Amino acid sequence: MKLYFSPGACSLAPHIALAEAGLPYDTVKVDLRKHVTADGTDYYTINPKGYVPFLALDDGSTLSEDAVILQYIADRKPGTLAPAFGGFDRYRLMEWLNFVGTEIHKTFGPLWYPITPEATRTAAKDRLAARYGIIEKVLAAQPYLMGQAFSVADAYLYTITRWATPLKVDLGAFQALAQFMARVEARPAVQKVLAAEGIK
Ligand SMILES: N[C@@H](CCC(=O)N[C@@H](CS)C(=O)NCC(=O)O)C(=O)O
Repeated sequence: MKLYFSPGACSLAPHIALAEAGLPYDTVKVDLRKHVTADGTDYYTINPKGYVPFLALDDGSTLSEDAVILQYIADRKPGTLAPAFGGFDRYRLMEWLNFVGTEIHKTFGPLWYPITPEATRTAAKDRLAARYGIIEKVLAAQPYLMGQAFSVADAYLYTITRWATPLKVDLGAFQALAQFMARVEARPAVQKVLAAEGIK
């Protein structure tokens, strides 16, 4: 498997999942400003969507979209990073992946662009505070989104929540979230991936 990534971007989540699963993998760094890979290849010729993460499988097939790539990786090591397909817990995991993807990840989006008007920034930050309020209640009662065990949903939440610091989103009110971030960051696989991406 080959993961196309950019340091600290949302591709960090599947990068963590690959390391947590202990699977063999390669990585290719993508410059998202120029949309070229480290060897100068036009990234659009690899992934027409132009964004990371992107997973190239050994048989030549490919996958995009964080929530899907994360589940694909988890299912390569059953019973570790996701509940089995078919059971209710799997739907709970998908609920979290969708929540992180659509309510957290994409709400941070406009904050990356200098042209975003101040009113839009304020609205995005208010929305994030409301959504993190929901997560805070869950993490005050259990160490991870799914309960006692780390899952790919935690890798995704950790990855996106790291953006709060550079984007000046104040999450100071969320103590359980802060403890969650420290808990995830302390995991050996996460440390290894942060070092590999050069963002430790
Ligand atoms: N729908 C995609 C969105 C991925 C995404 O937003 N990727 C960002 C980095 S976090 C990116 O590569 N942006 C560069 C671009 O869109 O050209 C997913 O869920 O994986």
